[in-house]
Amino acid sequence: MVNIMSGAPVVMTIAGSDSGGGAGIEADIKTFAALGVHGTCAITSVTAQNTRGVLSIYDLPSHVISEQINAVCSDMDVKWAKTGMLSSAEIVAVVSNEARSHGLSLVVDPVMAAEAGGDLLRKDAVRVLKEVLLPFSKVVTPNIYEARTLSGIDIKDVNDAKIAAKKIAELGVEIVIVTGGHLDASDVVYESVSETFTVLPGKFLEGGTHGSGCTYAASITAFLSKGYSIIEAAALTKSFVEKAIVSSMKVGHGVGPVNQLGSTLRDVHRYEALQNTISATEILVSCDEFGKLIAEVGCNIAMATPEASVATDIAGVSGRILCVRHKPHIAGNVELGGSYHVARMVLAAMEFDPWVRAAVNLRYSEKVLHICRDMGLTISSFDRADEPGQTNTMDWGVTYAIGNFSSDTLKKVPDVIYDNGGVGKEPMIRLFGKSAEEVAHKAVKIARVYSGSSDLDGNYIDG
Ligand code: PXL
Repeated sequence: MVNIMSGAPVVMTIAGSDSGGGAGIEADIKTFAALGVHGTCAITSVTAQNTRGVLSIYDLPSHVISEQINAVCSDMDVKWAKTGMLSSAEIVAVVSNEARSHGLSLVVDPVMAAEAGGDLLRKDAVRVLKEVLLPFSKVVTPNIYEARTLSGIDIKDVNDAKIAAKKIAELGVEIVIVTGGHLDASDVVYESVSETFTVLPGKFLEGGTHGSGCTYAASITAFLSKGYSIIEAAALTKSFVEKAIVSSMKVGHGVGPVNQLGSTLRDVHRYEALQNTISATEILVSCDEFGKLIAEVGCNIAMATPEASVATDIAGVSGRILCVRHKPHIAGNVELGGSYHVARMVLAAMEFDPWVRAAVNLRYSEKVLHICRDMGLTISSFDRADEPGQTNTMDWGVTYAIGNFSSDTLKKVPDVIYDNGGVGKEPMIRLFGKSAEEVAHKAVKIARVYSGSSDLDGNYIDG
C-alpha cells in the first residue's frame, strides 16, 4: 500500500494543556493538523482553565516531561519543535537539556500569561529562559508584553518593537518576531544573521483570540518544518492566524478560542455544496418528465454550506433550469452565489432548522400539491397579499409559512412551501430538504407521478 503521507514532517510541541481547548497543546496540535504536518507533544503542565481564566496549574515532574520527549524523538524524526507554557525554572532547564540532546530546532513562544488572566511562567523562570533556552533557539515569538519582559523596553510602536527585537536577539536567538496583536497588528521580524527587519502589516479582526499566540508559534514551526523561509513562514502564519480568529466559534463566557480548522472546513463545505448541487442538476435534467414541473420563470436548485449567512455560501445555477422543447435544460453553471431567490429561502429556512440546507422551486399546480400530500410530505403556504411592505418576499414568506405550520415551541420547516402568486407574480411551489440531491430525487419522483410514468412507490407504469 502506498503511504500518501510519507515524508510529512513530524513536529513537536512542548507546552501546557488548556482544558478549555483554546490554547496550549490543544491549539498547537490543531494547528499542526490544519497545516498538514504530524504533531507530537510533551505536556509540561496541566491547567484547569476555561475562557474566563486559569483556575489551577499542575506541573508535571521533570522526568515525565523528559520521558515524553525521549519517547517521541527515539522513534520519529523530529527536527522542529515549539515550546509554550514552561511554568517553572526547573521545567525550562529540563526542556533546554532535552532539546539540545535531541538536536531540536526550537521556536520558543515565551508564554508568560493567559489571555484571560493567570500567570503561566514563574518570575524566577524568566532568567533561565533568557540565559539557557533562548541562546540556542532558532526563533522566539513574544507579544509586546513578553518582549518588554525579555528586553526591558516598553513597546508603544513599531520602532520600539524593532529596538526590543534587536535587544532580545543579543541573548543568542537567531530570529525574533514581536507579534503585533496588542499593538497595531503588524509583526516585526528581526533576522540577526543578516541584521534585517521585516514588518508584516496586519489588520484587527473581529473574533476570539484565545490561543492566537500558541497558534502563531505552532504555525511558524509547521511552515519552517516544510522548508519555507522565515519571512514566508511569517507571512503565511499571519494569514493563517487571521483566518483562525475570524472563524472562531462562540463558546464560553470569556475570551473565545481561535478556530484553526474553520477556514479549511468552510472551503470543504463549499466544495461539497457545489458538487452536491451539480449532481442534483444532473438528476433533474436527465429526467424528461421534470420539464413539466418547470415554472415559467424557470427553476433553480440551491444548497447552502452549514455556516452560510450570505448568498456566496450557497451553490445554485447561475442562469436557470428552463424547459426547452418539453425537456429540462440548464442555462448557466452551478456556482456559489448562482441563485438569489432560492438561496434566500434556504437561508430563511436554516434559521429554524440548520439541517434544511437545500431547496428547488417548481411550477405551481394543484395536482403537484396533491402528489406531495400523497407522498406524505408536509405542506405550508403564505399569501403575498399578507406581506408587509419593506420586506424580502422570500425571507418573509418562508418565515411566515413556517410559523403557520408549526407550534410556537417547535418551529419545524415543512417539506413544501407554496404561494398562489400575486399581481405579476407567478404562483410557486418550493421543495425543501437536507441536500440538493435529496430535493432533486423528490422532484423527479413528483414529476414522474405527475406525468403518469410512475406510481407513488416509484414503479414504472407501462404507457
Ligand atoms: O496563550 C498562551 C497559553 C499557553 N499555554 C497554555 C495556556 C495559554 C493561555 O491561556 O493556557 C497552557
